[in-house]
Order: sequence, then structure tokens, then C-alpha cells
Amino acid sequence: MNISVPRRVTAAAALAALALGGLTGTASAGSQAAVAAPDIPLANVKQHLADLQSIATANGGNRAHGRTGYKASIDFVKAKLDAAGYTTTLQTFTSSGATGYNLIADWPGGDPNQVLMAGSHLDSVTSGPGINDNGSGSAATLETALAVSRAQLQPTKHLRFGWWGAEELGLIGSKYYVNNLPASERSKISGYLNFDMIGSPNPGYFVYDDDPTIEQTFKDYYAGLGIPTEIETEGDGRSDHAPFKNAGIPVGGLFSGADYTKTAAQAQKWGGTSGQAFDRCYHSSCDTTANINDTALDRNADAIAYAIWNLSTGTTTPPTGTVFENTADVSVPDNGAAVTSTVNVTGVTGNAPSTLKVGVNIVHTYIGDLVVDLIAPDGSVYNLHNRSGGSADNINQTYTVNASSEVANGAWKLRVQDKASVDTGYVNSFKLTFP
Ligand code: DPN
Ligand code: ZN
Ligand code: CA
Repeated sequence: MNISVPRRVTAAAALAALALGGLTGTASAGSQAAVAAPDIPLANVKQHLADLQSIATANGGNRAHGRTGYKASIDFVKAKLDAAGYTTTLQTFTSSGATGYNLIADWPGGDPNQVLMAGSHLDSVTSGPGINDNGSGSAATLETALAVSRAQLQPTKHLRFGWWGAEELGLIGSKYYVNNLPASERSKISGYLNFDMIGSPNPGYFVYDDDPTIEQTFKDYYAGLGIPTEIETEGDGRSDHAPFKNAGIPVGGLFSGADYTKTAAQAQKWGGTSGQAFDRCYHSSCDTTANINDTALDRNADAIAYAIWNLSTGTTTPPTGTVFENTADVSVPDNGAAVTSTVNVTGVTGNAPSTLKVGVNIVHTYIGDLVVDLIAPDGSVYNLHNRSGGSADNINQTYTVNASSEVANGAWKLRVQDKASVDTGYVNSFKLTFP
């Protein structure tokens, strides 16, 4: 019989929370190996905005659903992603009698059963070029996707990016995407991050209050900059995360404010002008490249990269001292075949630690008979004891193993073989402790 349970209550609870959350990252109770996300070059994001502005200018001043400026915007984003090695899909739908387009870009690799998705609506309203709403989110998401390519990132999860059409007509494109995903595909999306208006000229720093792990990841980024954030309250169902949330997918996102007014308290902590809207050009013709706060755009773009890197590649270790143990006795036949004791590690994303503690308790009357190995879930062998110690009794020792090249989750085995006659014994317990 195998008994393999996290022993400490707190650890078990934290692991359960991890498993339920479906996402990993700095939010978790456990320690998080720092993942170096790149600094997203502001100049690149601004160049995308300048290009989107040019597209609007050349197409009647907007990039709205059903207008030529929208299709040109989609073609522009798609060409950049194709050149960067993405697998892109143009999804078409019909709304208000016009063809609409979503662009989906998959970064090859990662676990197809754990998809981390980020998206932004690419359409503007008809009254203007839509540079803050939502060239800003679109451009920052694009530049983050290009940074993934530059880094040739090989995340644990599969990464997918989306640019939505007809958001301004009522989240039409994102609803279409979610509604047309087979249930089996929907359940593979472990998180959706939404970026809609992230360079507002009189900015606030708002974090969506939904999935706790995603939310905490953004908060951690801003805490690192020493910038306070607030929970986004301007409109919970007002952007493309809503269809994902309604489908049960954990969501999160960033927002720098639309037509709500910045309070005195907000101006105090963020700067800018109190008594004035976060974006006075919201949904109007003055939402041009002049309608962007570079600092907000820069910070939010870096926050996107931070979240993508951490939520897709982060190795979440369980709380310090989490123990997975098998206390079932396994007798070791005298001068016979190897036997094993198994411990199942669950709820940990990514690799095992470099200082995995392997607790071995073997009752035996001559440890010079014994060869003891730790076997990782993929079959890799780590020798712990090789017939040393002569006639001494019992192995009751904790070995430290660099297991950082092993995926943590799965069945770990302690393999024990008695290689000489007369003395015998049994495995009393086998445990793995996370540092
Ligand atoms: N997409 C805009 C809207 O639908 O009004 C801006 C917005 C985004 C407003 C997120 C609230 C929350
Ligand atoms: Zn918007
Ligand atoms: Ca023996």
C-alpha cells in the first residue's frame, strides 16, 4: 500500500489551493523562483501605436469593426507575429452585417493542456483612431508576444495571444471565440489576461479583481516598483475577459482608467490631475498617439511581460517543509531483487528543487549490503547509498539531491537492493521534503 500525503496541514491546504487555482505564480503561498521577465521596450510599443495611428489616418480616421482600418490593423499585427514564428489563425464572424476578425496567435510548445492566454481588443469606435482604447493594450500585448519570440521562451504552459474584433459593439469577437471553442478546449485554458486601455493620459493603476493568482502577480509587479494599485471597478463586465470569466476560466488584467474621474486621493498617490477623467478622449476623435501617458504604457507593458513569464514558466514550489511520505514497510529480500517504495508528488508546477531532501529510513543489520537509489518520475536515477558503511545497522538519513532537472509532479521511487547474503531488513519510510 502506498501512503503518499502531504503531512503538514498548512502545506496540504496550500497545495489544494494551488491545484484549485490552476495557475502558478508569485501569488501562491510557496516560494517562487524569480523568473527574469524582459523589460519591454517602450519605443517598440509606441512604434506599434504610431503604425496603428497611420492605419486609422489612412482609413477615414478610425479602425472600427467593419471598416477598412480594422482589417488593416489585423493584417499589421498578424504580419509581425507570423514573422516572429507564431502560428496565427484569423477567425471570422459576422456582426451588424459586416465581417469581423479575431486574430489568434499560438506560440509553439508548452503543455497543450495548460494554456495561458492574453488578449486585447483591436477595434476602435468609429469616432476616432482608438490609440489608448485599445491600441495601447493591443500594442503592448503584441510587443510582449514578440519578446517571447526574441527570448525563444520555452514555458511550461502553452502560450496563446488574441486580438479581438468588435469589442466596442458588445464584446462580439471575444464572445464568438469563447462560444466556438469546444468545451474540451475551453477547459485547457488555465487563465486569460485582458488588456484594454493601459496608457490613459491621466492614469490610474487598476488590477482586475478576479483570479487571485493572476491578481497577485500584477500586484507583485507593482509592489516591486513601489506603486500602489487599486482594484478595477469601472466596469467588471465591460471588456473581453467577461466571456472567458462566464465560461469559468480564471481571468485577470490591467486598466489605467476610462471616463471616470480621478479623485484627489488618487492624484496624490499616482500623480496626474484630480477632478479630471483618466481618459478625457475616451471614445472620441482625440484618442490619438497624443492621448497616451508613456510612463503608464511602459509600466503596464512590463507588467504584462512579468505576468506572462511568471504565470507560464514560473516554478511554484510548495510551502517550505512540505513533506510527501510513504510509511508503508517494504521488505528487502536478502541478496535479491530490488524493491521500491513510491511517493506521489502532486500540486507542484514545474521542476523539483535543487535541494530536494530525501529522507531514507531503512532497518537493516548490515548496510554494506545495500544499494539505494532515488528514481525520478521520468526514470532518472540518483544514487544515494552504494554499499558503504560495512556492518553498521540501519540507514536513517536525509540526503540532499539536486533534482532541478526533474519535473516535480509524479511518482518518485526509492529503490533498494540487498546485494549480499545473510543480513536482511526493510524500508521503514521514504519521504521527500521541499525546502
Ligand atoms: N473597452 C472599454 C469599454 O468597453 O468601455 C473600456 C473599459 C475597459 C472600461 C475595462 C471598463 C473596463
Ligand atoms: Zn476598450
Ligand atoms: Ca543481505
